[in-house]
Amino acid sequence: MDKSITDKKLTSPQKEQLLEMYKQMVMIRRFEETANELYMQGKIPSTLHLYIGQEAVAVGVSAPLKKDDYVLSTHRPHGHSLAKGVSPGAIMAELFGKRTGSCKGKGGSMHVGDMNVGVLPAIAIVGGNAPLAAGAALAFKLQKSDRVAICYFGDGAANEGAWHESMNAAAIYNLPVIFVCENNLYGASTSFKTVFNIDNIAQRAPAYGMPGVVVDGNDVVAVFQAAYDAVERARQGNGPTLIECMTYRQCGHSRSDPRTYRSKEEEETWKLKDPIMMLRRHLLENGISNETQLGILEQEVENEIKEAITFAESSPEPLPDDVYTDVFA
Ligand SMILES: Cc1ncc(C[n+]2csc(CCOP(=O)(O)OP(=O)(O)O)c2C)c(N)n1
Ligand SMILES: [Mg+2]
Repeated sequence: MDKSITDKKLTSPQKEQLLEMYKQMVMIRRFEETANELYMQGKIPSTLHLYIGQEAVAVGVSAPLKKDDYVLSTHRPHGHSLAKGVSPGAIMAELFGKRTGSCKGKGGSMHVGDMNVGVLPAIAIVGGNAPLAAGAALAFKLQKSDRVAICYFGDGAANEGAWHESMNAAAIYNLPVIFVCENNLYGASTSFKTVFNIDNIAQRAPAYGMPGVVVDGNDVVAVFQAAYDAVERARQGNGPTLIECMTYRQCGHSRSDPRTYRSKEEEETWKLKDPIMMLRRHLLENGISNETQLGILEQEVENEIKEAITFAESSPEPLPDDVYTDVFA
């Protein structure tokens, strides 16, 4: 068993919360595996950037959030959106380009979002969501609310100029924003090691005047605890935090990626640290749950995904005139 998840300190979330986290992680995994199959059958246009292997980050970060907190996502948004409460049906319909999709079928995979649950339509420009996250957090501060904004980003985004400006602005204005780095070791085919002369991206946080922490991004409880601390800090008016979650995307970058830039051994090593498998083992070995109970949760997920597909397939296509709506705010 992985040491980090057996650590006494990390067992603090209550049973119900752990089971909910387990179900959400299975939902994200199975949703994407199913979406991938549908994509291969030609039912989903455009492309898909899958989140498989990184589920613990979205679920651990979302657990301490309230409905009206904001999440600003990336080109890899399905997990972030599901974890924050966008319905599987609305996301599936969006992937299908249907009128009932979360963005009325106009955005597709890379722009999934639903303002009703605090998920801004995702931004696929690498690093492009960072200024918007800082801006949303500035609005929350001026409104004297205790809401927070989450800015998800990859290792690749941390070398974009907009990211640095946003980190600095968030620090000097003491904004309630949490920068959540999903360091999956690659920006497309570029290895993290070849474009950073530091060991961790979190090392950059003190240079801007904010705390930076590194966590095992495949350990949902570790992610949850770091997120909980950062969210509380932000709500109390103590400003931004950078959380770097060390993780791995088990699939290719997008649909057409032969993954020749990394070794099969590396992939196998990370599969042994699969976040869902780790939590499942933790729940069983510590007597928190049992096979029957987890099996019921897994079956519930399968049923919800079937409903999502039926909803997406039976939904209407957008009308030609829809092109003129939602253009200007
Ligand atoms: C500004 C910009 N440059 C390039 C791209 C093309 N692109 C899309 S995703 C990606 C890699 C991003 O890597 P990272 O930030 O580590 O996120 P990950 O894909 O690993 O989740 C690139 C280069 C883009 N969308 N935006
Ligand atoms: Mg990356």
